[in-house]
Amino acid sequence: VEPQSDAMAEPVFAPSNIALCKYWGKRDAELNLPVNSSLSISLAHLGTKTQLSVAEKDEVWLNGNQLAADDKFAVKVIRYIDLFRGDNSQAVKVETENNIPTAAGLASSASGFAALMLAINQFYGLNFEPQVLSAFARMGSGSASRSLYHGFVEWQMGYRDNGMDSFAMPLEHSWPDLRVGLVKVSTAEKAVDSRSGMNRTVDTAHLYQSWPLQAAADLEKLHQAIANKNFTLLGETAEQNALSMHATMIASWPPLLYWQPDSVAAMQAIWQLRASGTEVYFTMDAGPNLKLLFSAANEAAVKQQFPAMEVVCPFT
Ligand code: 2P0
Repeated sequence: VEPQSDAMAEPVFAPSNIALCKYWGKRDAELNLPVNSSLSISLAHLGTKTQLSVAEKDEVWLNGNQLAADDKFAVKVIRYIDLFRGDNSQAVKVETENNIPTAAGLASSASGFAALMLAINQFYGLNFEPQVLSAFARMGSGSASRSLYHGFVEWQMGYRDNGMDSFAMPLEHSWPDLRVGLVKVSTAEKAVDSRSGMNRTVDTAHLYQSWPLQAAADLEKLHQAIANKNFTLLGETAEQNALSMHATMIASWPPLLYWQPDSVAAMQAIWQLRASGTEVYFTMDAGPNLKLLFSAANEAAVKQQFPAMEVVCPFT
């Protein structure tokens, strides 16, 4: 396909997201087809802005800097664009900017591939349906399927081999009082990326056999919690789901422990806060940082314990 004449229009934006029921494990590594469905909350204005334009030769710019042609990220981006334009089409300049505070230690692949898919859709005038956009974003990075939407989002695992029924959909519920706190423990690049971590867990951890059951049960509870605005059920389910995922990681060989001593200290501080009456829960991904869940009414109390925490309002 060729670029549209008005293709340089506006940069597109996709939010980052945090899973409350995690995606961990693939049944197809080429297509990023998950073993289980997952459910996330998008981080409003935190995410990735991307724009494509016509160029002499392919260029990838990240946060204002041009990347070397053989840079790992640049290669992945261009390969992804090749899926849609074929090999002999017009060269493009890709400009992408993350406003996710690096201090929060959040991954940007979810919002990155969602924004790239939206930019491609606009630039080449593809007019894909939302479900197709989500399924293609998933092929860039699994969690990107969920970053096409704001608010609560569910990625249905799907059952077909071609993956076209494995896409995310927004849930129609809003929860204006809900807050997500980003607590940084370390921003050092992780030793084992999610892709290899998942594969290692699936291949070596017998404990992983229980994960699809845990995820299915948690997904049910989250639906109930969201429909009834039951914060306790939401928080308890998200925290247990994250710890269950980490249990399968730890039970892999070689072991995968994404936690730092400060991660454990933060968990204990959260349990202490809960014991003293402040309702706050945490979730964690493939890294040492914590994401906290609490209500607006408890923001001050949580901030007192975690003064450097960045607070996101997903629904305002
Ligand atoms: C999630 N994570 O649901 C889970 C929880 C990390 C832990 O999705 O291999 O970058 O590109 O499909 O999406 C991070 O994995 O992995 C992730 P790929 P992705 O948010």
